[in-house]
Amino acid sequence: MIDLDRIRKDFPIYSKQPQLVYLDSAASSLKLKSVIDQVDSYYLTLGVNVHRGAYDLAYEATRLYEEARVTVAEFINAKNEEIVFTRGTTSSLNMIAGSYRDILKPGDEIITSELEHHSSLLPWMVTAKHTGAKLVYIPLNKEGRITVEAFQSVLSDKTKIVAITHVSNAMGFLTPILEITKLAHQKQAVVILDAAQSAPHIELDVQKLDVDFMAFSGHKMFGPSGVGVLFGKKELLNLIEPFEYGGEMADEVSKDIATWKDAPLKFEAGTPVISGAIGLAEAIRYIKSLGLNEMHEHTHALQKYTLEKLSQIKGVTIYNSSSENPVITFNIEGIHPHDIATMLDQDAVCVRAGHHCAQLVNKFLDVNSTLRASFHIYNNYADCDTFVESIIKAKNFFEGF
Ligand code: 7TS
Repeated sequence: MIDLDRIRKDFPIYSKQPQLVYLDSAASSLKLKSVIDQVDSYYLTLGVNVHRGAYDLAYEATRLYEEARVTVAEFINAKNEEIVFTRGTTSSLNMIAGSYRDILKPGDEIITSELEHHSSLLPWMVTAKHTGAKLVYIPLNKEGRITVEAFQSVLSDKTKIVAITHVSNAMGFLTPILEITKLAHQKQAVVILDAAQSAPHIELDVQKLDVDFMAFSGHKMFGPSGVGVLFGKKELLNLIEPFEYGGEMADEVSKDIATWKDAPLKFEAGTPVISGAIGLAEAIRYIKSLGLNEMHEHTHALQKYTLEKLSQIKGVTIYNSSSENPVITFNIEGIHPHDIATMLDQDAVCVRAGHHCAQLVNKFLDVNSTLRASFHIYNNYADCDTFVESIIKAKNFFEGF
């Protein structure tokens, strides 16, 4: 069982802002005291670079950084050398799409979907433009989900890449990735999974999922911002070219040519996000100590409770009642989402309004913008009640005009 009182104490923002109703965890989670302490401790006691210095401080920093890699690898059941530290999901996905600019050819096809966050869509759009490859969209079903059948309808011998979200940030829908990966591999296509929204909520086992690459961010799972992960199967990481070049990634450099170190270092040019990696490892330890299943049980209960209340309000349209992630996306008839979000802020209720950097989702829903409330383990039923009351208050206010 989740001990909510204890959990809220682990997130120091609540002691500074006890009235806070934070429902924007899909954008970024709140930050853990223990993570902040780990980051602090690196800067207070070490603060030096990794992989370079021949002195104790540097050895200790390197040890902590490499230990963080082991923690991440164990978290997703990968090998250590398959974990590349990046700046976040966006940079992980750009790195892969950039590397495939050397590999894709005119006529090749990249399968993607209208559910993608721009970070998973735009790098491939640009790679397609550079290479002459074609973007192919999986037709979404009526509800807005990716189905295996729809994926099959666009999969062909031309498919070289499947770049797809695991959980949609705007809708919270879970992609049937096991089946999709199996089918994609029958065509020798490479599967790149955007796990930014799943990593904070769902157990990820890259051996089971069998995806070729996977990306996620530290800041959505109680870790620091500025750090993320790119997982890649060892043989593929060795095959592709790095996207960035610089310090500590080269093996041998002469005037005209250079060779690269083995993965993961060949993808970590320059000084890495040392404190971020150390902080992310602490966040992962915390998640493991709570258990993802227990976390899900709690956030799912909050989502269900809120959905029931919200759906009783006249004029509310909910777009994703069946979403697997604890995300509620909705609109209120005749009132702009930004106006609602601004009113909610007066009650210290934080939600996101807009297109959520997934504009194709709005086009699919045929709306300009939506409201999104997203939950995490620190939320409680009082948060849900305040949120719903605040919605009713805002609605009454705008309808009074
Ligand atoms: N992919 C998905 C599915 C996401 O939800 C996000 C961020 C990203 C990629 C990019 O992650 P970043 O850490 O590199 O920024 N999503 C959101 C969101 O839904 N609201 O704000 C950011």
